[in-house]
Amino acid sequence: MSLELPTLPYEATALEPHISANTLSFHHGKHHQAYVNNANNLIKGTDLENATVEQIIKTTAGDAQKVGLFNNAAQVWNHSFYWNCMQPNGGGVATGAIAQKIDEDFGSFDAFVTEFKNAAATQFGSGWAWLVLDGGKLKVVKTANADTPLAHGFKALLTVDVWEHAYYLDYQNRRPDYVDTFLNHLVNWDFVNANLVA
Ligand code: MN3
Repeated sequence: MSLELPTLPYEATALEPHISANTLSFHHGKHHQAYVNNANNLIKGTDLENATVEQIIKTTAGDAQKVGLFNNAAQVWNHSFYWNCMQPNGGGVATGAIAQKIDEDFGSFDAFVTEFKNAAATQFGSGWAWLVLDGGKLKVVKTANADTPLAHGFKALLTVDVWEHAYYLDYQNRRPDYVDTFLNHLVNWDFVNANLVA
């Protein structure tokens, strides 16, 4: 059983005008698909051939001989997670249990937003900004390139992809504008809440 590209949880046009169908189609159909293909080629005929993507990530994390497989498998997982972090008419102030938890652990929703935007803006080059659970406490972290919270014992709750391919067609070099838009118009807080109790 090989890894498969998940279908997007919405139409390619669903996040317009914030993320164009052009960006979403390339990002999902070309970039995400390439990570799936690369990972499948690398596990073919090995003892990881029937492993889940989570098992592949945990098995290869930190293994210098398996950096290529780790990178591609982590990108498969990160992107599948990222699609679900967004929805049409999303974003704005957190709702549900995560809202209270954010107030408790960051002091206020605004304090969380400031920290999340800062992590996304200061990730040098390609990577991801995340809201994670670290031993029951919320934390904002950033990861470089393909690196993922799964490899560090954190539970991922929310992520924004800050690789240029995620925003360059729509925002060019204006990464902070893309992250603002993500927070104001796209975040799927129901998904974040589901992750919190999963
Ligand atoms: Mn990406």
